[in-house]
Amino acid sequence: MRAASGSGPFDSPGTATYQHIMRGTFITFEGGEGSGKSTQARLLADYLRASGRTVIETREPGGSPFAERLRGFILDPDLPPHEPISEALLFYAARADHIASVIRPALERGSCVICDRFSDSTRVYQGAAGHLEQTVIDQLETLVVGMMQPDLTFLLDIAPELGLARAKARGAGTDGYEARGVAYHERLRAGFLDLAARHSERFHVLDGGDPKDAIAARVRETVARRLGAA
Ligand code: Z5A
Repeated sequence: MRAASGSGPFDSPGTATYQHIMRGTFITFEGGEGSGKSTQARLLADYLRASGRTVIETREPGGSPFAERLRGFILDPDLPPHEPISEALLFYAARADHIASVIRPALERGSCVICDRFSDSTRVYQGAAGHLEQTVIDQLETLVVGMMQPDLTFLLDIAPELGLARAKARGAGTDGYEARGVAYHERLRAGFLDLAARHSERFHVLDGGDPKDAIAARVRETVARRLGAA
């Protein structure tokens, strides 16, 4: 991974190197199934582009050619049973390439990167609602993400019944997550809310059940207030 050099994601934010290189803005959208995060990521990207900013829209798992190949594999519902650590390593393998080839270069150029899911999804899907110890995720996070944390994360919080109904209406359901039942999705929701409470400096929680336009307006206001970027 290219970032393993002295200017890699291992740098701490207090160093001159980190502050010099990271001129862009990194915004992520998180939430459960059908919460509307992809919709809001797109609307914010459109808005920022219309106001003259250079925006890179990306997603996880995926976002780079290598990571997109892994995405197809990771989300294949017919994968044979495998260890939670194996699954986590695949997510972080994809993320390492995504950071090195897309996110980091875009931030270095001063662009705004808007990412549909990032590491918080691993903490919740593989950690809080899955089978992986948070301490294991912490180690992978240090190794792969380092200080490349988002400046701002929007959590689209939604009742699982509503999110799953939206996902179903849209024809989703081929990757197996939607089929896991409401109790599983309640654990996801609680996991995301817990994470947001523990990292309130970068999280902003929105009601995903509100109308799209109302949510989009709040997203824009928050970006302007927190980052001076709208
Ligand atoms: N995963 C993981 O386990 N670990 C990880 O580290 C990462 C991911 C990164 C794929 O993610 C899976 O990978 C995911 C977690 C796992 N689990 N699943 N499934 P994904 O992001 O590609 O897939 P997704 O979570 O299922 O996203 P989604 O179904 O595309 O949902 P969404 O992005 O939240 O919603 P949307 O596409 O914006 O909207 C869904 C529908 O609702 C659509 O028809 C919209 O027009 C409609 N919508 C949106 N907003 C509204 C409002 N406000 N009102 C009414 N209708 C709305």
